[in-house]
Amino acid sequence: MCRPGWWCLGFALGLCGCKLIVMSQTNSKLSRIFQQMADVLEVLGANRFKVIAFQKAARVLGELTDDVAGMDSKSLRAVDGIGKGMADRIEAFVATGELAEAAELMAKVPAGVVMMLDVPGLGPKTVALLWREAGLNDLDELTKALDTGELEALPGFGKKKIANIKKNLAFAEQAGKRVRIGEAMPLALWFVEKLRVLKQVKRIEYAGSLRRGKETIGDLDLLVTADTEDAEVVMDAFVGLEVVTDVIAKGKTKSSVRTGESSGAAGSSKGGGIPGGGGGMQVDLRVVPMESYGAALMYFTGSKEHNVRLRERAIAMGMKLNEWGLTKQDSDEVVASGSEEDVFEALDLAWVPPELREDRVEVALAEASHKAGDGIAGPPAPPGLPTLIELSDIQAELHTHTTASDGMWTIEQLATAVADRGFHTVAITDHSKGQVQANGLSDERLEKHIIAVRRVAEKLKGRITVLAGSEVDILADGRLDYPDSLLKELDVVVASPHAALTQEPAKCTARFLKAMENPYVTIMGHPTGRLVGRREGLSPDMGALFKAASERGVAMEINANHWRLDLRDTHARAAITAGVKLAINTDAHGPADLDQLQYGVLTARRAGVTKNDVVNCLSKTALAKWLKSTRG
Ligand code: DGT
Ligand code: CA
Ligand code: CA
Ligand code: ZN
Repeated sequence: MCRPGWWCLGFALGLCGCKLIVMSQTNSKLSRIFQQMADVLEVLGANRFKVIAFQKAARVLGELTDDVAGMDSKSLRAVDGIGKGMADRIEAFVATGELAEAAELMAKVPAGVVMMLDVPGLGPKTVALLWREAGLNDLDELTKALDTGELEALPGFGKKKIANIKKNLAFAEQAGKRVRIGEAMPLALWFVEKLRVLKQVKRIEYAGSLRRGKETIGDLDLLVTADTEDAEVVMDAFVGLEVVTDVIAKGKTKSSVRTGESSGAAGSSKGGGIPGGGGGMQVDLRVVPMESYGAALMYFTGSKEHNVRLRERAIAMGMKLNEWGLTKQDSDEVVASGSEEDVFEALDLAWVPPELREDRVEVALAEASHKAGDGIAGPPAPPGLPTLIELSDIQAELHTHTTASDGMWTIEQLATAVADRGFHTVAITDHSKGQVQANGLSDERLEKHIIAVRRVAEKLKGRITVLAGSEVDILADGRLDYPDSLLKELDVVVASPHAALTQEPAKCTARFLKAMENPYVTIMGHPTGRLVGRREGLSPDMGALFKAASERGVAMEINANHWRLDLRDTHARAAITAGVKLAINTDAHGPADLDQLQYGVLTARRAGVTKNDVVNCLSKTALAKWLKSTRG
């Protein structure tokens, strides 16, 4: 599906169309330009249809897997959602690398006003008010005006709204420095693949927070083993890679670079106008000799706190641990260093999966596992390390969108794509009527949609089980967006919040508890509604939710999309502790989205989740049985 080119990571990795599809750089750049144009047009009070046309083009480009730079004029115009005007603009951009119209438009508003649009919670309408009515030209002026109280004179600017904007400004500043895992991972894999082909490189791995599967990554840490005399060649190749824009430091064993904006390319697309792309990243590379590989990989995987814990343990055992190896305290004799397993073993520990290395309970668990493995488990041994869920354990996808609402695939295309992954079941869960901007289905449309889904189910019988479902909105007061008579017809009901995402904790807790009382809800989808680094989302009383979910037999979702990862790791941990079943779903809106599953699984692994905790790991018959059991 992708065309050759260095910007296409999927191509570079030889993974196109099967494991990793990455949006082309042209597509993601244009998508961002069009979204920004839509916002600025709205700030300027332009015609609504013009605004919508740009929003739509931005979304379509964000989801398109074919690179527009390689498309001919006819196929470009055949893309659903790209009209003639947009096609002309795209062609102009592809030919010249810029869009004069965008530059002209941006010149009509101060640059600081454009930056306001990037603050979470500040939509074009609010920004228009702040600029045109309050006369604010940049973020500094906004920050000051928020403090003086002068904004309360603006229509709709209550104390609460002002407090929210303040909070979002602080949140954006703090979160803006880290990169979502869905952007960092493709970039890291790109580097690994580029360097792996060098004959001087014996082994290469990414370490740091990425290897631990954190939802956001500060910088990438790459580890290479090579002969000492070859280190320089590796460093030269590293700093010379085409995505490198700055060399921060270059040495024999350690170098650091920065990459250009968006070189990682967005790994995902998302309906509902969630923007892709992001700034560049710092990438650290260390070259170590083969014999230190295990100790170095442990050290640079971290976390820092986990490392400190292990170092203390080494000292207590009469040894020293650093990135070169585990040595005896008195003689410097190397005890272990070549592999992580050897080092853990020498510390009387079972190997700890990287996702658990956060200095929570993993070292105690690894000690217990090690004892049990030795057959000298002294009674009463605490439970050891869990057998963490693997990507390959997942066999069903229970949250997807089709062209009926805001997805890119037809029911059949989607179901076939899921079947191609070897899954036994897929649920089609388009948006409900309250999601007007996502083309949510009215009651009548849902009735027809169910029939269409059943027809595809019949056609694909034997290949995959296709279930009729809905992602039904949990309205602000906890009611669901469809009547029970309709929900009853569905096999899977994912109930999720999409609006009223700034409710007080007590209010949204009551809202969710009420939603869960509905006997037809099977899964609670992305329960906080947060967007990583962009929107804080709701903070319901998770304990109360988990208690209700466990009593009712409702599963709580880990939405695998890297923008969401909702439940997050700590919530998922609390959920399984409370006996709640989890669902890990991609919420796929387009072809690239099924690949997001890996991030949901990493989040689950960080929470110590096993395959027994996750309904998507059930066999076909067990899943069908579970779905029935959650009813009523
Ligand atoms: P990040 O980049 O902020 O997402 O988080 P990390 O964990 O990747 O942190 P980073 O890149 O600063 O360092 C990579 C690993 O190197 C870190 O997880 C543990 C190790 N490390 C770095 N600095 C120290 C240190 O001062 N002490 C110890 N024990 N380990 C360190
Ligand atoms: Ca790092
Ligand atoms: Ca680092
Ligand atoms: Zn959704």
